[in-house]
Amino acid sequence: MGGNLKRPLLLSAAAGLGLAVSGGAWGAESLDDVMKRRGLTQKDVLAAAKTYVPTGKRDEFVVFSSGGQSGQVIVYGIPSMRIMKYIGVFTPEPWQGYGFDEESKAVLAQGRINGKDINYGDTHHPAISETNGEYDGKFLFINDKANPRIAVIDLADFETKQIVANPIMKSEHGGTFVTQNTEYIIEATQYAGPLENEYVPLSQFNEKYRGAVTYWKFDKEKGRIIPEQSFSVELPPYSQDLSDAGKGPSHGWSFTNSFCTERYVGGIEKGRPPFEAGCSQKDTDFLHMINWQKAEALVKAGKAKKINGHDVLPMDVAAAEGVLVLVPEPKSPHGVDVSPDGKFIIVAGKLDTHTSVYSFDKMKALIEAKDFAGKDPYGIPILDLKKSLHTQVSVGLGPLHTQYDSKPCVVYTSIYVDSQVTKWDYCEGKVLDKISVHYNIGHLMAMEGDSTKPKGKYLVALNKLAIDRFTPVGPLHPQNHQLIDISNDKMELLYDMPLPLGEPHYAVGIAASTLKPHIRYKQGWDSRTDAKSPFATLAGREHVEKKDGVTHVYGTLIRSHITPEIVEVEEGETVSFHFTNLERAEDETHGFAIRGFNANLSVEPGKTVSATIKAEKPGVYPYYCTEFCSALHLEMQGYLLVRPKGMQAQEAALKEGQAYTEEDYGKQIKTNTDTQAVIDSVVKFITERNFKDFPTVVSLVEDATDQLNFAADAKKKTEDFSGKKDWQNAVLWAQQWFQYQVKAADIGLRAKTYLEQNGAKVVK
Ligand code: RUQ
Ligand code: CUA
Repeated sequence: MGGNLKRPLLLSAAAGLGLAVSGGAWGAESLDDVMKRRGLTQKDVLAAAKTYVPTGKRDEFVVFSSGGQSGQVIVYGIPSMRIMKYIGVFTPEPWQGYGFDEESKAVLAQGRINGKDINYGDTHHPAISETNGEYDGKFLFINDKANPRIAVIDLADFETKQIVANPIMKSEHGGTFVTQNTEYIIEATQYAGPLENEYVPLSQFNEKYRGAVTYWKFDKEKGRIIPEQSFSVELPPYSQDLSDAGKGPSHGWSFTNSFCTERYVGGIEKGRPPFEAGCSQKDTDFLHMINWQKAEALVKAGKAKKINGHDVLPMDVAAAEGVLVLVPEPKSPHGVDVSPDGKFIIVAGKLDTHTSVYSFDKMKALIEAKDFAGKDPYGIPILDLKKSLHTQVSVGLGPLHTQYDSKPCVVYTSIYVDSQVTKWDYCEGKVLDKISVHYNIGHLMAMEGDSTKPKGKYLVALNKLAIDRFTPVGPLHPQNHQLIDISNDKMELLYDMPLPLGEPHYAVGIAASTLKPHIRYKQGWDSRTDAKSPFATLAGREHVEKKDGVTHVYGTLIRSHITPEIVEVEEGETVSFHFTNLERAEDETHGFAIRGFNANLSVEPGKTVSATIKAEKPGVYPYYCTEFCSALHLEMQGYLLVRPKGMQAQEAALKEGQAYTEEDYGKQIKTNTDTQAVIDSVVKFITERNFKDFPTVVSLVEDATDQLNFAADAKKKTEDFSGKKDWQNAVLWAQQWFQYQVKAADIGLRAKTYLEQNGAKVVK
């Protein structure tokens, strides 16, 4: 009846609003209607169609964007621009328990400087690990400009595994860039400083301040940087900027540009012109070409000196051995980007309108012939600019960074001052197209656009300012990532995405199909060391143990209870909770939060994590699961009781408010029996079909079997108690048995639906 009444009412309301109601499908608007109502043009609708990812479908590419000053990494999809994750890297991130559990605190502690916790980072350049110059989707690296550090993120679980602090740099920028087989991760200084950790007056800038490039050795098997096998090449005190690694014919070399080769030291407060004036006098700065393979051999041959325990190849050795060569580059260069075939290096000058395309072949020939145009004040040979160039192209005012298309010779350069992207041909040296973007583009990023096999299709403009683009949210604005379609001759702007987490400098986009993250951990896994946790606990083996003055709680989590549910300690005890998530079901993460201790865990299926707290004050501290994991999630709770020092320990009196009878037992058993009938019918449906051909279903069946095993355990306990006519415990266990049945049925039904929707066949 309600339906009959509602319909005419709604219809008249729609008519009153001037909405066209097309005949037949009542209430459904046509595309034209929507365009009219929302004021959309044909172009808008086309852009929407190009970015819309329907429910149930996934993005073609995954982007890892620097999270700027947030010290995190932002993960989003292309073309939808939907954000999927923030990865805690240099900064604690409570959702992931990062910096709140002991295992991840140990990762953050690796990034300490002078013994101090540094709980932020200025992340700039993410890089994906490469095999033969192609993205292999295994690891992600990112730098911290402010506190020269590099982090390693494993793309098997999107977790930060390692942070290394640079032993000699006082500032950096040109990281991270990987060599073509991820032999090394490159990190270059920005602002020069003494390589030793000591005070050196600025009057000794020329003599004692230095730049450097560090080559961090990466072990792909272990997924970790090996600091002892890493080394640096000492450089003059020019402000080194971005870097890139050679590929193919230029593999073995790396390229780092610089600004302020004037070596100006500032001093505005002393009446001297500021850095910005003193650092832009010269017409050219230097591109540093470094033969890292040769440097590696020299370091192995003992030619390095130890600074702060780290191997540094001295600049004079590097220059004399042909490891280090300089090439002039026009005014305040910024980006340096090696072509997919490794033959060209494109450099853009912020105060120039040109991009310069260097020919690696030409430069190599000059180096081999020792055809140098001169030497810098430190005796480093300099190549002639003209002789090194392939071409120069006028692309617009303030070119910064260049990305490569899948189409040969086609590149895109971000034009900062003009707020444009210029598409041009670097082989023939001509501009092909220009598109205006919103204010002040910095980096830009094409799909796999810095690998040997760029994928083209989409480009993202990472704009520094959003200004009036989005609904105002106060003086601090988000940044604006703009999606551009580059699959045709003309570039087309598709989408604006506000990115509200620091200033994202650079991003890398990879084909989603290359990523193969885990669904669950091996049982009892320490995800930060990638090894079985010493605190892993099996179902039924939960216990409390005092060791070396610490009360260790070996607990487990599974829908919908925390074991143990009551922990009683004495005032002053240190308590270390270790929780293992016993689930194997996809996405069944449990959390652990407790009042007043700044401890907060995320425990994904299989994971073991720890929270160590000091029970300083007597009192009652409830704890609970923070993820809405099931219908009885709110019941996933417990108490930490801290009794005053010296008070007699006593068992918490466990007395429930409800007493059960034999009749209650009968009712509960009926419910369980009916539920079992449903489960049996679902099991029959699945097993009669070729479910083994569907990995998703196989996994679901494993999960359901898991739950049914727990159900069987609870059933046994139920029957034991009913045999003793202990109706209270019999009913409580029958309810628990029912809980497991419900979970099994839920998983089973998901499997059944999947089989129905994916055309499974009857096999018996
Ligand atoms: S930067 S906007 Cu890569 Cu740090 Cu150029
Ligand atoms: Cu586990 Cu909520």
